[in-house]
Amino acid sequence: MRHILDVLGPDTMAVIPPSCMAIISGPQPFSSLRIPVYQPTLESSAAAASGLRRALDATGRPDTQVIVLAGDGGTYDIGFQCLSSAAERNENILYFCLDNEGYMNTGAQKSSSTPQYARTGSTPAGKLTRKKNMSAIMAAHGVPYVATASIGHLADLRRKVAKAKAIRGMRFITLLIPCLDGWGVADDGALTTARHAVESGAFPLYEIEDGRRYTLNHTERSCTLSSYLSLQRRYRHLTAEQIDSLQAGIDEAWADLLQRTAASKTPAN
Ligand SMILES: Cc1ncc(C[n+]2csc(CCOP(=O)(O)OP(=O)(O)O)c2C)c(N)n1
Ligand SMILES: [Mg+2]
Repeated sequence: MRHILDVLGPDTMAVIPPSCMAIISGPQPFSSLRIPVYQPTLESSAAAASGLRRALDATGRPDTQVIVLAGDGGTYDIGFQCLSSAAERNENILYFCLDNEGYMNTGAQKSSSTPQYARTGSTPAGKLTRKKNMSAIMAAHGVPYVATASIGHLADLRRKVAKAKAIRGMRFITLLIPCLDGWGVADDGALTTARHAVESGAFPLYEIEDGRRYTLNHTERSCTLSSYLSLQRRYRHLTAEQIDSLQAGIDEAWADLLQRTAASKTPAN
């Protein structure tokens, strides 16, 4: 969060729904972020940000950045209706999904961002379905900028925040943040785990511009899926077949990203 706010500067206002980030920023009207923060309901972040944006525009402050700092539950699931309609209106807001792959603030229940087979409080035998592809869904709205980022790759994150800051319209960045407790990661293991998520291909770093131009930012896959999974208690029960099936899904998604990146370099795009 320090890196994001450093790049954005002080002329920024944040909308933060119920989530770990709401606890970190503190109860309104106070905020540890040192910028104005408004805390709406879990359903309504993108609507609240839309209203804040319009109020700022109407009072002569079009350059003030309105950001949303929402969890994956508040984005992929509970806040999705508002987010989709704000994206359809191409609202001029910068939306960060702080993705820890579950409803962590309330005791680690599964969300539609939780990856397949991960054990959570509400999927004690492992989740049956796959992680929702939120970047593709946002891109399908045709918004100007969609990106994934990781706290393990801070230079890439800072570049994406700076790029998003310079664009008008709906910008959407999913930032992967391992949850120590919810994922069962060692106390000093969050950054390593975040790096392994990217390096194994489980969480690729990429950008989608205007809903169709894809860029895969980190094209090396320098660690195995098993080494990423072994850092986390939520995957400890996996069978060899389940790991193979996860690997196949990752390979398929990776090939798709490579193909879309290559197609984006053709003149028509
Ligand atoms: C409509 C609604 N349902 C449930 C809650 C209770 N609640 C508060 S925070 C939270 C978890 C949110 O998960 P996520 O958005 O992923 O953020 P995280 O806690 O993981 O940071 C829940 C379920 C709520 N505030 N509103
Ligand atoms: Mg979450």
